[in-house]
Amino acid sequence: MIKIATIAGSDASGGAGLEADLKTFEEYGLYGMAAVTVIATMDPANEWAHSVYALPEDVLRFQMETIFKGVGVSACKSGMLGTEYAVEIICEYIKKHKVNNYVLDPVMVCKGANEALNPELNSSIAKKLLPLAKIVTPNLFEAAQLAGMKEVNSLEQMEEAAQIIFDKGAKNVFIKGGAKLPLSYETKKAIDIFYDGESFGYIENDLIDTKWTHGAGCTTAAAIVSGLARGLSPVESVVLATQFINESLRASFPLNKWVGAGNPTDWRKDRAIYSLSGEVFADGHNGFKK
Ligand code: PXL
Repeated sequence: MIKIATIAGSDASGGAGLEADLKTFEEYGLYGMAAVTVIATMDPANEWAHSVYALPEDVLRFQMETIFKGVGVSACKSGMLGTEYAVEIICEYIKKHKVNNYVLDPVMVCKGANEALNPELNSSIAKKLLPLAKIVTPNLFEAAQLAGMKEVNSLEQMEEAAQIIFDKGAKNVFIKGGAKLPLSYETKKAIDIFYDGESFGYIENDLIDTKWTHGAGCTTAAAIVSGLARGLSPVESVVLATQFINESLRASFPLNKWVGAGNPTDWRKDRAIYSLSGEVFADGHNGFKK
């Protein structure tokens, strides 16, 4: 069994964070583990306002020890970090355990929230974690932050940001255009770019017309690291992940009036567990009778 870990926040609503990561790992047939950095809660009495509670440093360390020393992994990803010590601890464990397949999802905003979470962390994420990342997966806002650009809003600016982020040490850069990119909006294609330091890959999928996209970024990064864990190349992992999130968003659904999530199981709905259920006879057996 291939083992993989996420070091991320818990999203109590289940669509994003480590909950999304573990669901995605499962779809890739991997054994998933999680170290919780923060717990995010959302308040239905206050327009779904987010609160974030960091776990103490020693508790994060104990979880990392359980995972990296106690079990071992083929790959890991990080998501919402919340504290400077989370950045330090991840840096330390990735180096100490020589984790080659590390995907950095530089979570800086949650869907619907405009201001950056912990803006003071952005520079230490760029300085300490980017150089360790096999692939970094910013959206447009995060790409601008990591590259130190005012905005990233076009294909040309995505390429410029990718070059700057590559020069800061990430081995591969994947910038998600998504629905926020005017070009995606105009062409009805979700356009993302991939840069390995030599050439740009342009990845396009149908733009799914849904507002239920909570957790799409987490799921995409989790799918990418799962591809790496399964032995795919960086570009293969990225392309497969975009197809996976595309299928998931086609089946997206509301959780409440504020948010909704993708369905990462939808791609295999014809082989879902309930399709295995077989026949149950009227007197309650499935073939064997005493
Ligand atoms: O989608 C970004 C994100 C990541 N991680 C956690 C979150 C969110 C957004 O709500 O709660 C834990």
